[in-house]
Amino acid sequence: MSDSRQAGDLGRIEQVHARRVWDSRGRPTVEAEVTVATGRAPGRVVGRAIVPAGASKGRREALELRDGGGPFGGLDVQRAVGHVNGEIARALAGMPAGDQAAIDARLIELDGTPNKQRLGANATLAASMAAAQAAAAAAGRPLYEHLAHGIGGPGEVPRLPPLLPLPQIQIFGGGAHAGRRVDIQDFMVMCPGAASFAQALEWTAEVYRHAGVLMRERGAAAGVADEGGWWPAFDSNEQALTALVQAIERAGFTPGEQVAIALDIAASDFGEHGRYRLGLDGRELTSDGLIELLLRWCERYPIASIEDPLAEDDLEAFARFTQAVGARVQVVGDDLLVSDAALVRAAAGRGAANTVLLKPNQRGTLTETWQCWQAARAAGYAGIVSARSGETEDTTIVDLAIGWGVGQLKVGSFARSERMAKWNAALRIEQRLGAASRFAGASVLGRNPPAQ
Ligand code: 2PG
Ligand code: MG
Repeated sequence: MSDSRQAGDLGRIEQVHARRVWDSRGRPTVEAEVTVATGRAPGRVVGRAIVPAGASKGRREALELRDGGGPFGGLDVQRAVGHVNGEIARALAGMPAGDQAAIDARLIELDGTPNKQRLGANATLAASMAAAQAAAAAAGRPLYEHLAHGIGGPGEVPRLPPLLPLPQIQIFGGGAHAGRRVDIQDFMVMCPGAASFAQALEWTAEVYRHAGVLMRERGAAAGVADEGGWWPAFDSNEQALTALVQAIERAGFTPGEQVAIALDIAASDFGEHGRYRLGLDGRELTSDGLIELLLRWCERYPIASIEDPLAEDDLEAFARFTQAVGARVQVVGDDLLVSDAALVRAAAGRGAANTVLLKPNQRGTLTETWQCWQAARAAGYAGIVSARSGETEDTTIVDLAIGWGVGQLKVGSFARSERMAKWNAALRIEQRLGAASRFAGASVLGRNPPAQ
């Protein structure tokens, strides 16, 4: 079956409609619905998607359009909603629902700026994801299955077998997600020893529970940060690492083997121009000072993955850090790479990072996110599909992770339903696949040089 026949077979976009809804921080965000006329029973299907919002954003991310002014702290999205209901709805009407590449190309062309400055990436991504949801509904398939050819269709990309991701799950929040109570943003666990996605969740549930008990024993209130991780009541950044190892042990697991640590340093949030200020530790470090500190942590603690160890403007130091630990620790670029194919190629050329974080709203369309993943694979990088700190019940990214076989998924902690909706969605897919399900396990972790 040719691309065009398959795309045409799914029907045509009849209507695109957006509304303002609310995210997990109680802030406005954009929801879009795409209606497709299928030309056969039941006649019409609707796909829906909601966009998330970050707090610790990379400077080169696509623009999230906010209204400014008085209401909701200037964060309203009526202009972005208006763009979907006006220009975008008109531009997409009549397009073949199955041709995601053409739909996204139209959105990019319509916006006409390098960073979605005109329409807003929140407007374009809502339409892009809702169109994919509608196409999957028209095909009568789950989204991960519909996306199994990536974006481009049969003939361009061989069908990818679905892959259940190794999850990165936050235990303690920090940084911009916890009022800067500690400097490091995410203290997470991964379960390289788990045999299935379901088992990785079971193990994490025990670690999360024990971490909560530990915090109460230390006299800390059992509150949570933005992504559901325990509120970080620690006297130093390193104390959070000690507590995490303790929680893993109390839960009955071998640190490093069964359950390992993953960190998002989010260094752009506390450093630039090669100076880093660790407020909690009362220290200011140079790039090399920070590298030294992180290398020491890698020796002392069972750390398997580190994201944004250096700031987004510190590429050379990022490369030095990757050279030093990249063979045994996954080094992830988030703010550094902002899900951008060209930035991945440039970083790979310098040997900075060995893994890319993929956040569709950093670019504003599914096609550009897919292109970034393709560039990453070509460079020998691993990938992690990631949610944002401001999330909703939308689970589209789970299907991207599984359908595109990315191998890893990071959606925050093991609490709060905007997080659990995603873990639970993946669980359902694992069960539905049954014997056909494959779990990524530890083999997908980024390594530099890449494992052959
Ligand atoms: C990150 C994300 C998710 P934010 O830095 O990786 O944890 O945070 O959405 O605030 O950018
Ligand atoms: Mg990050």
